[in-house]
Amino acid sequence: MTKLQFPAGFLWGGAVAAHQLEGAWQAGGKGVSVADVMTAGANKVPREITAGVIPGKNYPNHDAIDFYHHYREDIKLFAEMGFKCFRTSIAWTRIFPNGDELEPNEDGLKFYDDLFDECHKYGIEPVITLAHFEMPYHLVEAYGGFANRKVIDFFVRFAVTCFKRYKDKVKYWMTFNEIDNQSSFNNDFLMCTNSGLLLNNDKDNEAEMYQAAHYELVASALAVKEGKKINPDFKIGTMINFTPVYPASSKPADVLLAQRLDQRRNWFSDVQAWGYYPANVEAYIERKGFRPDITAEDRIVLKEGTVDYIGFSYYQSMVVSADKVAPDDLADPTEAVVPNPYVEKSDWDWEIDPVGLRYALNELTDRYHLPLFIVENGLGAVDKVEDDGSIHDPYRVDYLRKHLEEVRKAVVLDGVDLMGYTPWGCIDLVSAGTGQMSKRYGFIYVDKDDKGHGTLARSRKDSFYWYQKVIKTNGADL
Ligand code: BGP
Repeated sequence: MTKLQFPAGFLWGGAVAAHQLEGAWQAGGKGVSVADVMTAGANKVPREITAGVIPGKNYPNHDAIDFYHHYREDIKLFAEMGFKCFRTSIAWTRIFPNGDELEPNEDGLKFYDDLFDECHKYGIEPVITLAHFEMPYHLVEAYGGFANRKVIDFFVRFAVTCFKRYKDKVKYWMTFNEIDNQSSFNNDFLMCTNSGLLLNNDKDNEAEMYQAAHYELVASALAVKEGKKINPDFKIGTMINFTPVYPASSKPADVLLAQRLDQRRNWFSDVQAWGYYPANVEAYIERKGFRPDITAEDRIVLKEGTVDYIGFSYYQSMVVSADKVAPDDLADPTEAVVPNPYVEKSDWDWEIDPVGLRYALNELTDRYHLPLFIVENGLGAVDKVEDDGSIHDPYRVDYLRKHLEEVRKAVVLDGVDLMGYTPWGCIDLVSAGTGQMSKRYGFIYVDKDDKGHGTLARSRKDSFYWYQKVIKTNGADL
C-alpha cells in the first residue's frame, strides 16, 4: 500500500493579493490602482468601477485589513501555523504610482524589502505575483490598459525593477494573476481587473479581449526572458483560474461543447507553456474576423519566454448542456452553463467539487508536463465570533480537507509533480469579486465588517489549528 504523503520540501502556505489586504492606499507615495476605484458590492451585487476616486463612495480596498502596518504581526501568525511559503503580490502602484514613470518609487520598493526580510526571518519563502488586479489606474485612463501595445513596456519595466531589486529574496514568481479570466469578455469587472479595459458596449469586446490578452502574453514572455537573465534560478510561472468543464451527459454534442468551452477559456496557459497559440484559437480568431496585431517578432518572444511551472487557482468546476445553446460552433458556449446536480454550493453559489481538483491536476499535468502549484483554493463563508472570542469554522476545514485528500491522491497515486499548496485568503481580507469583508476565507479572523467598522484585531479560528497540524505532519494527518 502506497503511503499517502506529500513530498519533502512541499511548499505549504497561504495566498493573498496586495490590494485585498494592504490598505494604506496612499502611503509611501502609492498611486491609484484599478482596485482603488472599485466600490463595495455584495452577494450578487457587482462592484462598480468609478471614473477615478469619488469622495463619499465606499472603496473597501483603500484600507482593507491594513496589512501594510500589521505585516509583522501577521507573518508571525503565519509562522506559527508553520508556513513554508507566503504568496502575495507587489502592488504595481507602490513601485510605479502612475505606471509610466521612468524611475521607481523607493518607498514602495523598501516596503517589500522589509516584508520579504520578515518572511525570511521565519524561513518563509515569498511567492510573488507581479500583477494581481492592480494596474495603475492612470494606465487605464491615459492608454486604455492592455488594449495599447505601449503598456507592454510599462509592465516589463515594472517586472524588471522587481526582479533586480529582489533577486536574492524571491525565487518564485508569477506574471499575471488568473490571466485567463478575461475570457469572460462581457464581464466588466474581470476585463478591468485583468487587463485594464473599460468595456465599451459599442465595440466588439471579444475582439478587444483577444488583442489585450495577446499584449499581456507578450509582456509575460518578455518578463520571463528578462527575469532569467537577472537570476537564472528564478522559477517564473503562469497563474490561471483552472475550471474544469464537464458535459451535462454522454451525448456527443454535450461532450464536444464541454471541450469547446475549455478551448475558449483555458488557452492562455497553452501560449505561456508551449510558446505558441493552439490551432483552435488561431482558427477561431480567423473565423470571427478578428484582426489582432500579432507580429512575427511577438511570436518569437512567446517562444523564448515560456514559463517554468503552472500556478493555478481552483474553486469550482462547471457543466455545459448543448440544449442551452444554438448548434452553431461559433455560438458562445458560456451560455450553455447549467448547475451540476451532483455537487453542493457555497453561500455565494460557487459549486464545491473536490474531485474536480484531482481531475484538474491530472489534466494540467498531461497537457503541460510541467510542475504545478495550487496557489489558490478555499471557501468563502460567513464566520461567527462566539462570546468567548472563539471562531468555530468546521465548514472551512471540511472543504479544505476534502480538497487536500484529492490533491494527495493526485500526488501519490497519479504521480502529479506538485510544488505546493497555498489556500486563498489565509487571513481574512477584502473579497475581490464582491468587495465584502464578510466573505471570509481565513484561518485568521480580522475584526472588520462590510461597513468598514471594527478594531482590525486578529484572532485564530479553529481552522488555524487544523492547518497547523496538516503542515506539521506534511499532509499525513488531514
Ligand atoms: C480569485 C482571485 C483572488 C480572490 C479569489 C476569491 O479569482 O485571484 O483575488 O479574491 O478569487 O474570490 P472572491 O474574493 O471574489 O471570493
